[in-house]
Amino acid sequence: ATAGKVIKCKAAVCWAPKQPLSIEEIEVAPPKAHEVRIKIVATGVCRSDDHVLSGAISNIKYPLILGHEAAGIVESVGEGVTDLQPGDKVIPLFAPQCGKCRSCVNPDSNLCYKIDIGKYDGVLLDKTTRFTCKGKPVYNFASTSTFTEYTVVDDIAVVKIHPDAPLDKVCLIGCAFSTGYGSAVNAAKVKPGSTCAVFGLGGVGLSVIIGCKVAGASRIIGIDLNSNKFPKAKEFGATECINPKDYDRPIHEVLTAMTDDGVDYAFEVIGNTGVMTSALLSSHFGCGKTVIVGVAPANATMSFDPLALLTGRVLMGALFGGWKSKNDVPKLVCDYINKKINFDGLITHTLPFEKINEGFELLRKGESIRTVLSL
Ligand code: PAD
Ligand code: ZN
Ligand code: ZN
Repeated sequence: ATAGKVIKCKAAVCWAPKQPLSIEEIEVAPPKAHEVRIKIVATGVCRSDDHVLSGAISNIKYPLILGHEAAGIVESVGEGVTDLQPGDKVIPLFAPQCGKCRSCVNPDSNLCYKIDIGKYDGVLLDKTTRFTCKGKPVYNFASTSTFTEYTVVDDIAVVKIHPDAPLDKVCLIGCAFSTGYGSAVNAAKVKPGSTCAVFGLGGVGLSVIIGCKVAGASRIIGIDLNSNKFPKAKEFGATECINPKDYDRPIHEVLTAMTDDGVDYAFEVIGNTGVMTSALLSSHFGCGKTVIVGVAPANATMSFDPLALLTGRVLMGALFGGWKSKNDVPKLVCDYINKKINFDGLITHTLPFEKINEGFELLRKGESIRTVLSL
């Protein structure tokens, strides 16, 4: 009944950084060719959204609709969309997969040229957006924009999932879980019996721990400034947890002393360039591998003695856990349904969509891992 028509609905609009999101009535235009309009059912609150609200991601256009970790149901599709139809359960993909660009055809890369993260153009592939509010165009975020009852995305940025999938849980496959888990199993390729260090025990860091455990790591050391994060980290598989505040020497010295000269794998899951260097120096000089997962503020730089790499360490990064989103997200959903993977414990809070600002407060205060908003 709504197909082909403009939908008026509620959305959390970000008019400017450093202020609460504002719940507004917006208009969502119908999908054009190769676009899909989705009714969002559940969406998680991720630190990457908060990086925009805090101003850390500053090269972005306002007003915009944030949110990128979600699950929903297709409302209607534009011309030429062949792999989706109304009623399908879907997950929007902040890391799209066009299937044609140099990265998409390379089996070792998942960074499709059509990704908006980093560029932050805030528009669909046709260079416009389907959102308006109070007569003004509203920009997209990360090809997805899920803090709204309805969104429109390009068909390369959404994938159909199993009809039995519980949307209030698998929304985390849209970001936190897949990013962390894949950073361990795809990007680092953690080996059985190895020692891992995970810096930052939020939703993404805990998902790295899940991946390290599944990969058979024998020691998993969690590091966080907030010791309240430790019990949950241990539930997910951390064998020990340390707080840098409890030591008067650099944390990489503590870790190298604990681990016979350094860990096999280190993960930075905070977005702090100083911690990225600590992670690198915590890894073994001859064979350590460090994966950057956290998103650093705009224009931040890392500096370290290149001897750290010359001796044999490897430094790399991974977006969305290295997964090729269209191919791999439906498989991860099936693994969840078949109980091969579980991440329910990441969801510490559920709130109605209208309480979205409370969800961000819980994250900032360090009280939540993931808050899932229901629409
Ligand atoms: P979060 O805020 O829930 O977790 C971060 C954790 O780090 C918190 O528990 C903090 O207490 C802790 N912390 C902060 N500073 C320090 C420090 N100096 N030393 C030790 N611990 C510290 O965030 P999240 O898990 O939602 O996201 C983590 C990062 O990952 C963030 O930068 C986010 O933008 C990024 C991210 N990256 C991708 C990707 O594709 N690479 C996807 C999703 C999120
Ligand atoms: Zn995210
Ligand atoms: Zn591509």
